[in-house]
Amino acid sequence: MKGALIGCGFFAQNQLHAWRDMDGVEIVALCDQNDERLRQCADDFAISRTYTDAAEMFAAGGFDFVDIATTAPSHRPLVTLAAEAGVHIICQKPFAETLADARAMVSAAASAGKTLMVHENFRWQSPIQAALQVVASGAIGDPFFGRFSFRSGYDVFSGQPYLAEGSRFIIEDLGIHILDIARAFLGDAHQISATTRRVNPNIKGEDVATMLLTHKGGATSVVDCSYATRRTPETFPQTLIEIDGTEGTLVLDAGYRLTVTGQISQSRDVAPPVLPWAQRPWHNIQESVLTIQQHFVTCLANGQIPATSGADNLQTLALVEAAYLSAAEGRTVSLADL
Ligand code: NAD
Ligand code: 89Y
Repeated sequence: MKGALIGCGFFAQNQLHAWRDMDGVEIVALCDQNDERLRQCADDFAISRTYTDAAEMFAAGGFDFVDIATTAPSHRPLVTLAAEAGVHIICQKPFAETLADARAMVSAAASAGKTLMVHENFRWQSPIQAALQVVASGAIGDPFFGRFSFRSGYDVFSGQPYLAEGSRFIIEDLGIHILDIARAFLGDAHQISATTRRVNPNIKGEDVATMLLTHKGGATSVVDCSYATRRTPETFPQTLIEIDGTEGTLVLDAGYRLTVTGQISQSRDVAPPVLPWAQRPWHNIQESVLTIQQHFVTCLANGQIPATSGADNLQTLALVEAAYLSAAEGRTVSLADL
């Protein structure tokens, strides 16, 4: 399979490393509006076809899928171009700036008969997958409560300076992953209430968010996120989890320890591997990039819909929008009203 990648920035390096590690896939073309970044990436990954204009790259063709690794403002125009060009699509999170844009993108890919997957990789982290398997096995019975917690003081702004500049920050950038994890464990939610706060005076958006979700299956969850939390140990980028079920409890603790208390109790290390091109503490996220890209290729080969398809991601994006609305208006928001 041949692919093209758009957006040769901070995170795309991980995607390009992961593509290089995979059998049967080759990235044959690169695109970035920034010529310097484009050249550097082309040299680092030995990719000869380069473009500063995505429309030109699509017109030249010669690839089966496109991996869009740009920030959100360019997602709708690029996904639309890709659908018109008739290629399969991976698009980074946040999928879109508005729900209306996201719905239009899902519809464009569907009309073209092409697969659209959102690069929503956190649920693909191996510690999260290990915890999901425990719940799916029935070992803790029917889950009725979940806590999904991401609290850190790690400096994400040096690598991603745009995160300090937007009026929205933690829910849109990071909370989106944690809300998606809550959905992966407990199913879709129909209500959310949220509070937000900015602690760091050097950024524009909120860096603390506390959210309460009611899931359609009856479970309740708390999703709490902070980039203003100085703690020991510093757990970036770990999502800490507790799931209480009718037959037992699962806890994913700091340091990637998974403890199950139930009819059979066990505690084990589920730390992710450090891939040859990865660096701590990012290795957890970096491994999930490889896993989600493998999932995309497997789905294409087998004619399956990716777990984090564009259509699926509408539910995660709706939670993000509803959380901001709830925090702004001080009320519980029903997703059906969006
Ligand atoms: P970045 O700003 O470092 O890189 C984006 C690149 O896209 C830039 O080089 C820019 O020139 C290029 N670009 C923008 N619009 C373009 C267009 N229309 N055509 C061609 N090139 C264009 O951003 P980043 O930090 O790499 O983040 C990219 C996306 O990845 C963001 O949406 C971010 O939220 C996401 N991200 C995801 C994860 C994850 O774990 N899934 C982690 C970090 C970042
Ligand atoms: O952009 C974010 C993401 O998706 O994962 C972590 C991050 O890089 C900083 O919050």
